[in-house]
Amino acid sequence: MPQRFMDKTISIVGLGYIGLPSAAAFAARGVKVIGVDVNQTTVDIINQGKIHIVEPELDMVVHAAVTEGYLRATTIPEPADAFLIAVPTPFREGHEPDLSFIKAASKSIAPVLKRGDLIILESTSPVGATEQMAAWLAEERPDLSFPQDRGEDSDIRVAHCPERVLPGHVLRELVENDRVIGGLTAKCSDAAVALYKIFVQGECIVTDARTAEMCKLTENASRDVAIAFANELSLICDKHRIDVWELIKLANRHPRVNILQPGPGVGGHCIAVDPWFIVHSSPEESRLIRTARLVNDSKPHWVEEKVHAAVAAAADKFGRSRGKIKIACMGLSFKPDIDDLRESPALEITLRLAERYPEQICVVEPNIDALPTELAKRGALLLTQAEALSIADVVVMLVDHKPFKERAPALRDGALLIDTRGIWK
Ligand code: SAJ
Repeated sequence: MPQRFMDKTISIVGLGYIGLPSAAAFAARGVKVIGVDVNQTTVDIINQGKIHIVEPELDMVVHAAVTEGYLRATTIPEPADAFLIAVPTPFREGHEPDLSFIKAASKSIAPVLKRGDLIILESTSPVGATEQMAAWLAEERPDLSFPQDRGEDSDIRVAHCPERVLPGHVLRELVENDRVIGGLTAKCSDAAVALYKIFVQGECIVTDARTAEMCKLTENASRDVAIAFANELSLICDKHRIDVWELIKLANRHPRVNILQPGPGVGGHCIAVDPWFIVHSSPEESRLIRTARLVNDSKPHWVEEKVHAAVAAAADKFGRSRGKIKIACMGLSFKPDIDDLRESPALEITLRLAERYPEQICVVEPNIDALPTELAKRGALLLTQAEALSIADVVVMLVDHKPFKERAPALRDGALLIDTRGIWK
């Protein structure tokens, strides 16, 4: 294990889905970590050795780190030797990247910086954000020199190292994944590599900051484009009465074809957001990336239209009014086997259906204990799979959770199925 940072203090700014697991990973290797977050409740929860997010095994690691005294959280930054910034980068109106959280984090740590400190931006960022962050820091601390002015001789080192961990597998991927490290100078990169080597077993590959920024956006845009291809195929196949999942399986038998899976749309905080950073900076050139976003964003609406048609067909079939047709929505989370409902197309579809068919919706979501209030307000019920399927006239499969995949259940006689994941077909 590299010694350079072992007896030093690392500060993680932003204790969310990336910051907290990273803090825990350093602390678990016996490094002193100060976590900083603007939210007092988050800080209090962590200082009690508990966590405010859901991620397998994270609770145990945080509990041990806090109890053994390696991790402590605070709302006010304190001096440290390395600062890792992991705050959100959402977009504003017109898909313009919102760097205000990075700016606020930089301003908050600026007063405690000292000669020799390393600052790493981990937040997914548009190209140029790391240079911008360094400029904000330099503005606040004219007494220190920064790499943009003093190159290799600067007092402060600055680098970008995007996170690339998959929610649900964060602790394993933090350790095993390769890291792309883009320093503003070679010494900045070296320092960042030494820091990550404390717990990263994957390779730490060095590049410049702009390439590292673009690399992260490229990874998520690449996945978005690939999913959009599958989603577009699902629309075409539906029109031609072809089973898209069988088609994809067959096409993937080709040694150089690897099509992803269609679904109800693309959710989460990353894949549906990051490609817009590319489009915003290069609107003329990024036609394919923009179109992929639009294709994926329009899929929930297409699914809703299918449900409306099924409700009408069920009403005819059972000789009841549309207002008496029961609809079961299977799954709410943005992807399988997690409880995360953020930016979930399944939730978006279910909410819109609940507005149109109040009191007619039941939801099966094995990973939550209570429905979001907007759904409960519309009279939607959270039921078990057996309960829901015993009353549903229309079944909408939205998330391919493990318990749903285990075996296709029998639906009620004559019930109609819309399977957006191809697991019950
Ligand atoms: N999805 C499909 N079809 C597929 C695969 C995914 O419809 O074949 C949908 C999922 O259901 C979900 C969405 O795409 O709604 C995104 O899920 P995901 O599992 O592809 O990705 P995320 O958002 O959980 O995590 C991604 C990862 N990026 C890549 O795989 C390139 C992760 O490594 C990143 O760290 C993360 O974004 C991030 O934080 O940027």
